[in-house]
Amino acid sequence: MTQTVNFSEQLSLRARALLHSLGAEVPEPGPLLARTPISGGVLLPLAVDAPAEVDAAIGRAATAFESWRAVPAPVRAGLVRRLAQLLVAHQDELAELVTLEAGKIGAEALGEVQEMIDVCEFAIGLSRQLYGATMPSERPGHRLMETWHPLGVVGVISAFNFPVAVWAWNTAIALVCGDTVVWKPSETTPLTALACHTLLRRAAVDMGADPAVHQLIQGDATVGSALVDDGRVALVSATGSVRMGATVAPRVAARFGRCLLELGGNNAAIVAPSADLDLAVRGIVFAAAGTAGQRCTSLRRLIAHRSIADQLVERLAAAYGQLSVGNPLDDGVLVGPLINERAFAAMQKALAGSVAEGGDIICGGERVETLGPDAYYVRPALVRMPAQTELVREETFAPILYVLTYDELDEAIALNNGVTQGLSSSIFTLDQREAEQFLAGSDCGIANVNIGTSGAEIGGAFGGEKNTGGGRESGSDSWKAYMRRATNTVNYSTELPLAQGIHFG
Ligand code: UN1
Repeated sequence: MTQTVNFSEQLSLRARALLHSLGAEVPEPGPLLARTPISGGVLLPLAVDAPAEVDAAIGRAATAFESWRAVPAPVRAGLVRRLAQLLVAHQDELAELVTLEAGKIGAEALGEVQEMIDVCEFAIGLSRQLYGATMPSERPGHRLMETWHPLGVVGVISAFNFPVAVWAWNTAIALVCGDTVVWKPSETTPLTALACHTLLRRAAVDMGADPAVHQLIQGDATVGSALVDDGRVALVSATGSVRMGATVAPRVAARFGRCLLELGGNNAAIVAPSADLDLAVRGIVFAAAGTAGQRCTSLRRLIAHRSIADQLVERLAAAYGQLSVGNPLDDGVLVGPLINERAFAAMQKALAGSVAEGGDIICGGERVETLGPDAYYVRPALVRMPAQTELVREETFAPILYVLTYDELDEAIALNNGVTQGLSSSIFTLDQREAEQFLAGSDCGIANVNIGTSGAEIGGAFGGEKNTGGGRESGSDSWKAYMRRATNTVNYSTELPLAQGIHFG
């Protein structure tokens, strides 16, 4: 026990040192406890923002918008460029803080910060490409075109599992689009949020931009609620559970605000008879067990052709047996902790339920007690299911991979689509006809061939259909959600011809 206390104290000291080197002041203490899932101990107690402070933060962002919107987009990109430089300079420190607070292994935490740098670069290029179309007018001497304009204050609500990258997807793009941002991070990861906020403020000071373009508000769901209901927030971009989205969306809609939702995933991969099984096993293990199954793109359902299912399960069980589970700060560890006890309880409940539904736990699921009573390390679980039961259709945010079998591809695609979520999907096959049938048939926002469901690049639009919420973030033309479109008709003739050939008077 003493050892655990000492270890948690060491982690807390490390968190303070990292905040310091990232330029952030140790926050005022308060009731919000930043914890580390590595030991389950407290890193720092933080103050939460009272309603009046949230109101003031939104007010500052709304005021800053009035001048920020007038700064030319390529000039606005200067702020994002400086942020990217600071992220490059502080990549290791910020990644380590992600490891401390979210429990990600080093390589994945560094990858997450890399994703931030990537999206900043994307946004910088985008700042010169916020294109509007020009259409032929039906009237002589007229020009018909559309122009894109800054939208307003964007409220960003983010989750614990990508505590910094999802903020960067939203913020880098919102800023070049001329919007200002109010960020409500997960209450589980307030320190990484503080670090990002500090870096962005420093970037603003360095570039002579108004630091008020970004506001950070910390606290629980009541803080997020204020953001959702505030008429000054033009767009609420929220990442989290389907349940959260179901409360946010109607409230934002009731005030005619805009929503960008990135909610749950219950992602499947089909493994066809022709699949390269070596490649499939590697792809599946990373997608299902990587990040301890805590990505919204994590692989949760494996749909294997009956002819290869036994062999595949056997190889996966062997690979799962090789996974080192433990302290994500240690080299060689591939699976870090679950975020908290609630996640562990949900995993155990799902495993028990799957057995009740006729499932067979091939391996994993058990807690590996290493670093303290409040730290939840588990071995990733592989469960064969007789059918796509009720439980399989639910998302459990933990490393459980349910294995189903199929005979015909149509049936596999129907299983892939047979859940309420529609985020990511993939097929392992060397048969082009099958690959194309899958790409045309999957109803998800992401459909891959010969790679797993997770680990998307920022260049594509990220998001999903059905209960996943329909939003698209990061690359491609996702920027359009952060701007408002105006259609403009300009008459440069001396006549006044009316559209549709109408004669008036
Ligand atoms: C998430 O889990 O919320 O595609 C985002 C991926 C990452 C992003 C995941 N680039 O797995």
